[in-house]
Amino acid sequence: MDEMMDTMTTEKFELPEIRAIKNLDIQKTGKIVVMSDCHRGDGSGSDDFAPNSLIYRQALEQYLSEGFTYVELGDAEELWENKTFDQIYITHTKVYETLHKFHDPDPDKTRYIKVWGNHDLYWQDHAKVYEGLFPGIQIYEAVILRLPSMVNEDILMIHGHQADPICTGGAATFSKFFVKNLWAELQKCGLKDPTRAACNPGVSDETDATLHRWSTENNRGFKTIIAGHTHRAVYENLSITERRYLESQLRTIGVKVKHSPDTGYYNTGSCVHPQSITALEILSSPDDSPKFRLIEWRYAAHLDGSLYVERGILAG
Ligand SMILES: [Mn+2]
Repeated sequence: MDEMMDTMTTEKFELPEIRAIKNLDIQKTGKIVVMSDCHRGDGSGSDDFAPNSLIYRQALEQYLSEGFTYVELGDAEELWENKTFDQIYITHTKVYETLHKFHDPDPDKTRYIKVWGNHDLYWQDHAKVYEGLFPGIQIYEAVILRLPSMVNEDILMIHGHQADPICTGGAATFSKFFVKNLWAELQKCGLKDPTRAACNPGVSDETDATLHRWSTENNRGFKTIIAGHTHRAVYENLSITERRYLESQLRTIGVKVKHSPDTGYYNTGSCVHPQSITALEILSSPDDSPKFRLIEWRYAAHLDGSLYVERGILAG
């Protein structure tokens, strides 16, 4: 009976199989910035990324000049709503020109690392299409950050749909059909996507909880998981609203109350927040665990009314 319980427990928390993995040595790589969920589209009303394009490019230019490696953690392209990548490339050519500055055909030298998500799962079997712009690029399901001096302290980066009940099994087929065939039209009429975890706090909570559990109960040496997908930024297992609640005791009914931070789980948020994007910076030091910082890049205004893009620290 005990043995049976053991098997059940292991099965329940088993990490899914991961196909294409990029291994990074954190000391060699140096500074890393992780962003996800751009959902770059065709520039129409259904393209949630378009209004943030300038903020995103400004953030990337700064990370480029400061020597960061950029990890794009899935759902960079909205390939459920758009039939071909060409439509997206034509709309966001400047973004791809900026990304190109991080790219090197040598996988050991490149500073542009691309991971697929559920909305751009297409890249899993069609990396050749992307290679037209980025010769030699490889696209992965996960990145593992290793600390050479430490055992069982690895950091796993995945998009996160692997932990979302809506994105696995039969429901996934339905939501993909729905988004591909009906959604873009409805969205042009101003509707918000109900299949995104971000629009459903319950699903976000469940996805966050699964990812956190994977980080604490795995036998593959992972100590921390970084994901995207929910569009809700998390720092040390607390969302921004949860962190605010702990500081101010102010919250809406929907905000779940967790009391203590936990370094097992972080979420990058998205690049489709209203006029802002979020990013997770990882800074390594020679003999210590890396430091994480959750950042928001957003528009701000000078007193004379002129706009600029600023980098704000949300946590860390
Ligand atoms: Mn996603």
